[in-house]
Amino acid sequence: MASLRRVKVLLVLNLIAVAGFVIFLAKCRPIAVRSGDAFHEIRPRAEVTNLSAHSTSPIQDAVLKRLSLLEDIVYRQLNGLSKSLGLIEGYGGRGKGGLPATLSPSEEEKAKGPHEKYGYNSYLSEKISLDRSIPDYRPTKCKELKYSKELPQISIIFIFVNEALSVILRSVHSAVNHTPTHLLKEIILVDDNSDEEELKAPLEEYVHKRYPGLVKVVRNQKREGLIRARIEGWKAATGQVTGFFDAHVEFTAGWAEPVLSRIQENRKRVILPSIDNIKQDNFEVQRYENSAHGYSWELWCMYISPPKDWWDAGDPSLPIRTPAMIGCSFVVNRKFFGEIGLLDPGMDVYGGENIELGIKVGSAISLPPDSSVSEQR
Ligand SMILES: [Mn+2]
Repeated sequence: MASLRRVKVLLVLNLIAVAGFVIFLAKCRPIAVRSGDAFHEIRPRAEVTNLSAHSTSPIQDAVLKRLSLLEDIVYRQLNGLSKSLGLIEGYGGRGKGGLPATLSPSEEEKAKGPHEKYGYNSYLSEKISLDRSIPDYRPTKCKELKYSKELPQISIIFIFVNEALSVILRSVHSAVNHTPTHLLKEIILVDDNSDEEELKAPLEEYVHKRYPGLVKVVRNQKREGLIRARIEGWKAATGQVTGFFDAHVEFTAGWAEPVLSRIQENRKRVILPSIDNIKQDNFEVQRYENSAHGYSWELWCMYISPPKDWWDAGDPSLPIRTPAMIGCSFVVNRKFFGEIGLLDPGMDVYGGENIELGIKVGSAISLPPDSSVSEQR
């Protein structure tokens, strides 16, 4: 009798298990995890929101939204979109705080080829977090200044050709991490017809999933050079202000507010954020002295000492007037940039824009001032 009962119990348990399995197959889509793109199977956020539309209770709605948020956080923590690209997120790790990053002797071997190809240690870059912290080298007074919350929004434009994916993505992460959300209209990535496969679908899928709706990717159908690439980025921009940067930069906290506030005061100003150096061999952040940009007799851009009146004022937080404008990092009112004819599209390589912008802006700003504050998009 006892054994018969045991058989019955086992039979019932088996039936329950089979029924459970059938229900599971019918109701749940099995998750096909392929290494490298596991994130393709994650349910998009929109679907979760639709679910909540069927529920009647606002509490349920809130709980579902909260769960979706938590799911996102957990997913990023455990799998990380960046992990599928072999990259790292988070503030710590190698190179944190802008300190020199190092490789083990065996890694050094692997790093040699890519270093020659890119002109910087791209293998090491992959080992440094996309979100690493860097030092805040601003003069103390700059950190104390307060800015209006009502500043114009910026479109940040990065141009690149065959740049290392990790370096481009660190530029993007850094821009998002250090620009106040309400001031960042969008990030535009202009690919000047790169050959590298990782800069095509992998780059685009990553930025669209990591920063939904924030990043636009513009692809040049043929190699145009950096000047025309910047112009393509400008055409795609919708922010009141446009910022042009090389795609191998990192931003510091508080970089945007003084820049945007100077442009809000006078829309004819072109602002060059103060630049430090990221060393190409170990990604150490090296402080550069406050300087203006000048040029040699060969019209080659060079750092020069700020003018005497800046030194006389004795306030390192004051802006520095500069005769030349370095092209790899400048911010300008979008419409005003159009009014002065953008950059000369006849330029194929870099160097000339430093002088061209300086001359154009110098003559434009000497025109009668107009109403910058009242300008609306
Ligand atoms: Mn550069």
